[in-house]
Amino acid sequence: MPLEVGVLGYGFMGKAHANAMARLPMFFPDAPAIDRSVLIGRHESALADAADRLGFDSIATDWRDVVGDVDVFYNLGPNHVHREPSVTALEAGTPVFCEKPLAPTLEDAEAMADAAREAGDDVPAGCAFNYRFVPAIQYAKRLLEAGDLGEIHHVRGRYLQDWLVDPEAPWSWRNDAELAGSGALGDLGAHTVDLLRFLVGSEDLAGDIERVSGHLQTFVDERPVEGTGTDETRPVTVDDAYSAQLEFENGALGTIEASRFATGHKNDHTIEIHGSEGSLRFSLERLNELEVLRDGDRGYETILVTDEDDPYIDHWWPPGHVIGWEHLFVHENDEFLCAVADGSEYEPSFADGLAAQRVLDAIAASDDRGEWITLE
Ligand code: SOE
Repeated sequence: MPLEVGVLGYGFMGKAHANAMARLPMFFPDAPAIDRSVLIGRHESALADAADRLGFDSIATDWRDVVGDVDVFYNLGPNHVHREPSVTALEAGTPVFCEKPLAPTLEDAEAMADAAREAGDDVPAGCAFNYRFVPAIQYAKRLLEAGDLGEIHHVRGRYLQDWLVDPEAPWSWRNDAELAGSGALGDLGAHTVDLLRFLVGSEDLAGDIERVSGHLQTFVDERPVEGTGTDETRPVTVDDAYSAQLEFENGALGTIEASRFATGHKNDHTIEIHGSEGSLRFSLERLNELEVLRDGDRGYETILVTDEDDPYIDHWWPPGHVIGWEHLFVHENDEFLCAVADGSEYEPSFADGLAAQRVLDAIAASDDRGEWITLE
């Protein structure tokens, strides 16, 4: 029997995951069969249109009617609706895949991670950090774990966007502390922190992030409300940009930042790592490539990570044919749904989402207090 999937949310992420679900049987024939059973949202007519477009069998306007009845629940709603539906689903024994950041607040993230722990290892609870599923990122992880970069000294991550640099860009839930938790910090910084944990977080490499010093900035304090026909504005109560210094367990230094005001940069996420034996660089805008420099080299070598033995590539096209942003969602959906079918653990889990949230929370606390914060 196909797994019945219920999905809350039909915006950007709803589209990305529905597309991935549709691609799975074509390109990942071993993935469990699924039915896109129910699409959940508040506004019935927009919801019905979206269900039609995205290939769902039915709609529901209350998640409470769905989360205990389906085999899998996807929570792709805004951050402030991550906690309650996810916890209720897990309490009913339904596996959950939740978009990042795991929650708007540390308290919510803790409650969600507790619910996941109580549901048990055979009920996967995944946090949708899609950038772990870039073949070049997984290739980088293999190099790091094989010790090719040696002892890790420096880690750098920047996530730059510019969609708010226009002061007339409309207000949205992403600008509100109650609804989103934070701004660039949670929305973009969560990805960077998760990738750094994934790549160098093991004990043999840099280990955990131990201390942080953060700075948050809001450049535009209020924004127009779209569609009212008036000049109504709403306050912006989150950061437009953040930067932070990190210290890892092994003494490595991290520098990370994100902005929604980086003029000309649309979705520019870069990671750089320097070890005693070499360095590497990754840029999301060139996601099929990894730049690697080994000790003694006089420059970076660009490796095209599109060989048939590179992660996931054999599912797509012949070697050398590049893949794109949407493919990452197919990879993570395959891994998550296989975990659901097997009743096995999935990573990144809610525990990973919570670990990232602790770092984000410490960065915000550091900005508030004007001092370094040590993580527990
Ligand atoms: C924000 O602009 C956003 O859509 C994030 O929410 C996503 O996580 C990121 O992948 C792209 O940018």
